[in-house]
Amino acid sequence: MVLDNLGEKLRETLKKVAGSVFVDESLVNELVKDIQRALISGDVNVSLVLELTKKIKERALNEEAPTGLSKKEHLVNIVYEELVSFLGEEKNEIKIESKKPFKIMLVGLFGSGKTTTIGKIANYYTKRGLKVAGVGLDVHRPAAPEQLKQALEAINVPVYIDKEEKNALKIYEKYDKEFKKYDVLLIDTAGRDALSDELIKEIKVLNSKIKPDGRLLVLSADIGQAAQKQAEVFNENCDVTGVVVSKLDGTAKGGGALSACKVAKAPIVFVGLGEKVEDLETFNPTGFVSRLLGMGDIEALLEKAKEAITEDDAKDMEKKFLKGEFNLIDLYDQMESMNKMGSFSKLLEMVPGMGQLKLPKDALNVQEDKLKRWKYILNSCSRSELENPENIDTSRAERIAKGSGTSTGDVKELIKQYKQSKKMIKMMGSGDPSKLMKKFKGGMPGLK
Ligand SMILES: Nc1nc2c(ncn2[C@@H]2O[C@H](COP(=O)(O)OP(=O)(O)OP(=O)(O)O)[C@@H](O)[C@H]2O)c(=O)[nH]1
Ligand SMILES: [Mg+2]
Repeated sequence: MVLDNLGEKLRETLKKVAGSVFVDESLVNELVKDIQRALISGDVNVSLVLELTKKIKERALNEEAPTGLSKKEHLVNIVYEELVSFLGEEKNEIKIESKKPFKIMLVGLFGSGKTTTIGKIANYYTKRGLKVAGVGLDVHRPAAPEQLKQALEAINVPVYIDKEEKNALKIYEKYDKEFKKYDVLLIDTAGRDALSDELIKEIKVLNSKIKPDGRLLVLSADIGQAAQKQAEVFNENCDVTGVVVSKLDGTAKGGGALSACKVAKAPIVFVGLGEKVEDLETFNPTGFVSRLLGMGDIEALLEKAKEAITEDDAKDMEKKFLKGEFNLIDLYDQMESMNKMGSFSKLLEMVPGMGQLKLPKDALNVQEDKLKRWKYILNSCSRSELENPENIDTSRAERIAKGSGTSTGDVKELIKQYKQSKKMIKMMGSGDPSKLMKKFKGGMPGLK
C-alpha cells in the first residue's frame, strides 16, 4: 500500500496498545518511541517527529479520556488526531471556476511526473463531467509532445501540441482561441530544476502571459525531505497554488515528502499512486491517516466509486453505507465495482475493517480468485440468505459450499468480511470522518 512500511509500523504500534493491560506511563513512552522510530524510518524530519511525539505524550499523560471512550481508545485517538493535524487538517481542493477555460499549469523538476499527472487530472475532471483539453509547452525534451499526446488521446481528451515550434509561449498563443471551448485546460511544461536560470525565466514568462488560474507543483515523493526546498523555491518563482505529490506508491520516503510540504506551507491537492490514469487521489489528511492506521477511508472509496459507477448507484451506496444497511449483494456489488475502479489491494485499504487484513504482496491474484469464489457462493445463496447473511449458520454454510463448489471456510470467510465491513460502516454512521475514532469502539481488533 501507500507508505507500506510506515503504515505497517504504525499499525503494529497501535496493536500493542490494544493488547496491553494498562494504559500507564511506560506504555505511553513505548508508544511514543515506536512512533518516532516509524516516522523517522519513513524519512520524516527528526525535529518534526520530536515535536509531534511530544504533543502525543503530553496529551496522553494529561488528558482524561472523554466519556464513552476507554483509555486505550483515547490513546489511539490522540495518535490519530495528532497525525492528522501534522499533515494539515483540511482538504485542499482546486475550485474550478466557471470561466472558460480554467487554466491549470503544471511545473516541477525533471521526471517528477508532470506529464503523467496531466493524464490523471484530465481523467479526473472528465469523469466529473467537465470538458478538458491539454496543451504541451515542453519545448525542451523532443519526445515530450508525443508523450502528452498519447497520454491524453488514450482517454479521448483533445491535445494541442506543435513539435516544430521551439518557443513555448508561441505554441500557447497559436491555439489560444480554441481553448475557450473547454472548461479546464491543463498545461504541460518542461522539467526544470530550481537552479537553471533560463528555465526559470521561461516559466516566469509563461506565468505572466498565460495567467494560469492554478499553478500545480509536481513533486516526486522519492525526494523525501528535499520536497521542502523545492516547494519553497518554486513558490518564489511562480507562486504555486497547490502541490501534487507523485509516486507515493513506490517509496519509503513519502512521509518525508508529505510533511515537508506542510512545513513549506504548500497545500497538497492530489497524490499520485501509480502510473495509470486512475492512480490519482485528492489528498485528504483525515482519510489518509485513517487508512495508514488501517481504519479505512470511506470518503476516498466513495470518490472512486463515483468514477466507476453511475451517480445514482453511488448515492445509493453512500446511503446504505451511512445507514449501515447493506447486505451480501451490496458487498459483492461493491467489490465488483471496485474491481472496475482499479487494483484490488489499493481499494481494500479503503474499505473499513479490511485495511487490517494482512495481504501478502503476492497474494493479490488470490484475492481476485477469492472474488470469483464469492460470486459462486452468492449464486448458491437463497434470496433470504443474501438479504440476511446473519442467518447463515454452519449447516447452511455447508450446503452453500457444496452448491457452489467452494469450501465451508470460504463461505465463513465471506460472512466474516461482510460482518466486519458492516460493523465498521455502522460505527461511522452519520460520518464526520474526523470524529471517526470517537465512534471507533471495537474497530481495532482487541481494543476495548
Ligand atoms: N510509480 C509511479 N510512477 C509515476 C507516477 N507518476 C509518474 N510516474 C512515472 O514517472 C516517470 C516520469 O513521469 P513523467 O510524467 O514523464 O514526468 P515529467 O515530470 O513530465 O518529466 P519531464 O517532462 O521529463 O520533466 C514515468 O515513468 C511515469 O510513469 C506515480 O504516481 N507512481
Ligand atoms: Mg513531461
